[in-house]
Amino acid sequence: MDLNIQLEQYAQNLYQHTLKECSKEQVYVVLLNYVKQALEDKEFIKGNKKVYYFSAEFLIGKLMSNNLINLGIRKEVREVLHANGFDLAEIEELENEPSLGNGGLGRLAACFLDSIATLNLPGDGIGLNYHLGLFKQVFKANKQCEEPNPWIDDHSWLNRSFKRYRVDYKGFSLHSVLYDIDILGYHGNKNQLHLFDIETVDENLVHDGISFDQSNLLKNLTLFLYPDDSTEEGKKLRLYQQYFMVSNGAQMILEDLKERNIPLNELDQHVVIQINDTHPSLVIPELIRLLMLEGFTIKEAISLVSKTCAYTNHTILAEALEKWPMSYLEEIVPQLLPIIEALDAVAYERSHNHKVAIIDENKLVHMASMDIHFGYSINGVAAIHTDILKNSELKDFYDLYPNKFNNKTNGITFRRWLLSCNEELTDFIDSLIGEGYKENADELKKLLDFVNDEDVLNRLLKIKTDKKKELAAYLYNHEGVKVDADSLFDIQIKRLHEYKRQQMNVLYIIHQYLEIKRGNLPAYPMTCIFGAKAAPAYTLAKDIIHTILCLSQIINNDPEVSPYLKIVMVENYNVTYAEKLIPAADISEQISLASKEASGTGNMKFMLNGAVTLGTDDGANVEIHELVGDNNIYIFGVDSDSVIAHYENNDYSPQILLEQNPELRELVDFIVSDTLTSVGDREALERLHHDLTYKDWFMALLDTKDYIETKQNATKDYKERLNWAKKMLVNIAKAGYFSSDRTIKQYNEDIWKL
Ligand code: GPV
Repeated sequence: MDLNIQLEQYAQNLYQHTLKECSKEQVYVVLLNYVKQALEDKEFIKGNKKVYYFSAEFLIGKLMSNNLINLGIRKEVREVLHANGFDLAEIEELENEPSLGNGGLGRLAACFLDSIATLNLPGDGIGLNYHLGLFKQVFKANKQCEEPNPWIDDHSWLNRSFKRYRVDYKGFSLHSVLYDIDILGYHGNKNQLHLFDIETVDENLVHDGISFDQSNLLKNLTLFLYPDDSTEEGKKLRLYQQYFMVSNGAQMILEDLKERNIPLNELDQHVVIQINDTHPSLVIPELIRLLMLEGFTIKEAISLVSKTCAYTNHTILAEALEKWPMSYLEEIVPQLLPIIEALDAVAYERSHNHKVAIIDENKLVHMASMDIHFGYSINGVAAIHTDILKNSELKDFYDLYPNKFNNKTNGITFRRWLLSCNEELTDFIDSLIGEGYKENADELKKLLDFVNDEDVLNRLLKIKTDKKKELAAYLYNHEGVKVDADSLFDIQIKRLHEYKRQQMNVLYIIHQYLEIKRGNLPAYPMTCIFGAKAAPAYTLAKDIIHTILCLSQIINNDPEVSPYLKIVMVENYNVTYAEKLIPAADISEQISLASKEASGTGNMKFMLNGAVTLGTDDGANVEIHELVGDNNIYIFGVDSDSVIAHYENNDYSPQILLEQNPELRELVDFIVSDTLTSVGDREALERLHHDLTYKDWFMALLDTKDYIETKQNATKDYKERLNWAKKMLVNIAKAGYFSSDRTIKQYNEDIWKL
């Protein structure tokens, strides 16, 4: 039936209005109901074997635009709405963004669900339905404050399921409820994201920002993602959450097999569980426990589960590899302890090596060790990352199980990160090489035919400028800052972490500020944009945000400087913001300390949208570098082998660097200058200054000089507009490799075998 008529019917049934009479909010609900019905009418992807992607985070972003694209009706819907006086973009804006993730790990899970469905593979996500999400970031007095981020309302994509399970903790049980979100493949059928919850969560428990009584599990279990774990109670709450996720997921999987009359001893032939980092690792002992309840011996259960579970590692940072005290497990899930002890014994029998123990001498349970011993695959997320796992971080495990280790370089879904967020560029690419690249991303290479075509290069520049103008307008409305769309947009958006080195970017900005003050004007005016949330208990990360906000206040208000340099730190950076920022970027900042960024995925999104990378040879930057070649990327900094050697020899000293390098000292000292302390909190600024001077654990000062020089070179090159456009074109053309469709194909061929 005609789309217009159908939407009119929904408007009539819901509001007794014609479409034209509806408010924007009502039009959103009309569209939501229409699309939800269209999803309901789609078939589930079926198959003999199915993957379950277990993840603490699913950073799915708003879903309307993507569902319209995957249904193949976005343009048609836009026209119908337009004919009735509405702008689809404005309607899409009204959707709340689900706040179910923190950063790359959660966004990767979301891209993977999209690609699994698009490739017509049976695969569901398993996670939790956090009511207040991560947190909403607001800036007050140049500082990050945290507020609850409620995202669930009467009009969401969540579908209530009838499935319920009982999860036992020591002394009590919780009954779950389940919400499902349909995940539609591009022009295809659907899978689901299953989000478990309890019915009794009380959002009113929260006061003063995001503090709440952490003891009352019935009321708080699924309030927040990553509740503050600086206290013991908070740590335990995270354990309660993890067990809730995996026990529900495991029960659902076994129930599904029974319903399909599949004997449980064939588990591994019908199910793969992909464990997304260590948060879901307890699924291993839990599944073993459930199988034993079904009559399997522990040996049989271990063997089955070991053929079913596969683990993905996303970091080499030791503090992110989870270890749980046995005492917590005893207190919360004592039923798992004998199983974990048995697993530890098996691990020792196999290895005779305490370095790969599951339970260490301090009675800590190492989740990653359990995953590696009792999963059949372990993968890193970029080539260099997997190499570091094999050769240093997890060397003892690699020696024991060389065949389990494999690399799966991350990817991104082009549906969201090109088709949805950059329609102008999408349409232009369509006009040059057709639409085949939408199913087969490698075809983007055909764009290389146009690398000397001035018309094409000029069109590319024009599209970029248009996206920058759009962003400038948005920034003016939302951040109250006027930026010049003709300046170079340099963007660093990612979680705030010392290893990602936003603080090094700060030193660059200070350098530029001082230079401009001395009358040395830059080759090109630049707008430096940041977006980042800091973990609420991560003091130094918050200090870095504070410094950026203070700098922006000083610089943007200085008429001598602001024509050449502007600083914007956007508030509450999230997926929706990324979709506006990335298409408008000229330079993509990927400046982590070599060896520390497992992959990065923002780097891929920028590249696909024609930004040029300024980065270290780290994570997937290495593969980007190889693909585009030296001329189309700006690489600087010490390489990962040297960094690893510095840590091993313990020979890095920022103090020595500062003594030898007065220019560097001037930049660092500016953090505690009168200029900055006049607008900032002295204590916070001094803390950062002190850290950089005496510790600098992630060696920002080691690369600062090279970083500044390389960025100056990029700025000079940027002036040669056509030459720069060639770099843009090559980046887009070579981005096909980073489609998550490619990544998922590899997961399926090497690990899942669906
Ligand atoms: I571990 N990552 C994340 O976002 N959260 C985490 O808790 C952990 C890892 C990220 C890595 O930092 C990125 O380099 C990587 O691209 C991403 O996971 C997806 O693999």
